Amino acid sequence: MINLSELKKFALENNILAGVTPAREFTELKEALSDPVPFVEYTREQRTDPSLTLENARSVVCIGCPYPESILTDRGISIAAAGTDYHTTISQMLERLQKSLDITGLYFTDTGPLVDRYTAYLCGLGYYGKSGFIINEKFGTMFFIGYIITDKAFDAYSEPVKGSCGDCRKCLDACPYGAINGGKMDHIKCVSYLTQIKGKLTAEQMKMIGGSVYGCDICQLSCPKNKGKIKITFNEKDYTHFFDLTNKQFKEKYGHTGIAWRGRATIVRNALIAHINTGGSKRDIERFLTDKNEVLSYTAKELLKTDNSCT
Ligand code: B12
Repeated sequence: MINLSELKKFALENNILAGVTPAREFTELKEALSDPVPFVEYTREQRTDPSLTLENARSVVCIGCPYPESILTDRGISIAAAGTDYHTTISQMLERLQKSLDITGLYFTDTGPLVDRYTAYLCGLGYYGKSGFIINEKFGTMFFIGYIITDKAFDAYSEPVKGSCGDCRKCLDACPYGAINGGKMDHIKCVSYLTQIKGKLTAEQMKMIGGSVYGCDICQLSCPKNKGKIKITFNEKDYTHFFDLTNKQFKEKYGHTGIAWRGRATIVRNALIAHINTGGSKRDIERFLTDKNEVLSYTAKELLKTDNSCT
């Protein structure tokens, strides 16, 4: 039996959020889950039943780790993807927590079976915002979520936090394509999604990407709950510095960050698009017409057809 107060003490000492909920079948989530969810390959059953991942599951412990207080990011790279990949830092924190409180079981962040935000909600880390984010009074939306499915029981369990965005709809209004609508997400309209899919984009998708190279911060930056929480500096280097990266250089420079999993070609594709969308010179991308990567040569060809003011 583990004491909830020990978990809370660990959270306080490490400046993170933490809570725990009994492992049960989350039947109430089954119907609400849209299907399929992009990038997620688990079944609806696996996503709503921790015992399908850990047979003798008794509790799910969830943590929320804030973004660093100060973030320096390249132009076009979302703040959530800047610096060391959160999959690494959250996993390290979960391992420490497991050792420190002897929480046996399996840990995950982002790529695990359960719905991270719903787990965080049940564990009392915050309430669902209109943006779909879990909002916490201390960290706003700016924290990553990880959890442990454990066979250990706790002496007490957390309660969901009551809270709401009230009349505020700043994130809904800020999203340029109306991707978020009161907690529901239409990912086809989400700029973050468009920067993450691989392959050839349509002319319309290219326009929608705007100046983004990976991810999008618009909804988070518009949220009043995030005001003054972190200091963000955008490195104003233009997008051309992505163009000449070889695979090896890409791995050296970005291998430890959250954009690495998408690979160089997708990032260069997005940088070409962002360059033209923000008025960059077409001459800079002409050499990609003969690139051996078919997606890059196609993207350059399509972009050279477009009408941008600065040629
Ligand atoms: C796929 C995915 C995406 C897709 C979105 C697809 C989608 N339809 O959700 C794309 C690529 C677009 C995306 C973008 C981003 N993502 Co993402 N993503 C995920 C992932 C892997 C799965 C999400 C999922 O299962 N969605 C399915 C929906 C149905 O679940 P849901 O989000 O909980 O939605 C429920 C709510 O809407 C709920 N609901 C609404 N109101 C209420 C109220 C109550 C009371 C209740 C009970 C429920 C409820 O009903 C829905 C059904 O359950 C998760 C990690 C994970 N494994 O869970 C990260 C995750 C959600 N992403 C995250 C982040 C950081 C981002 C980006 C900021 C990245 C970026 N910088 O660009 C953007 C933000 C976009 C946004 N506004 O949400 C974080 C969010 C952290 C947080 N504090 O909330 C997560 C949790 C990763 C992590 N471990 O930290 N993502």
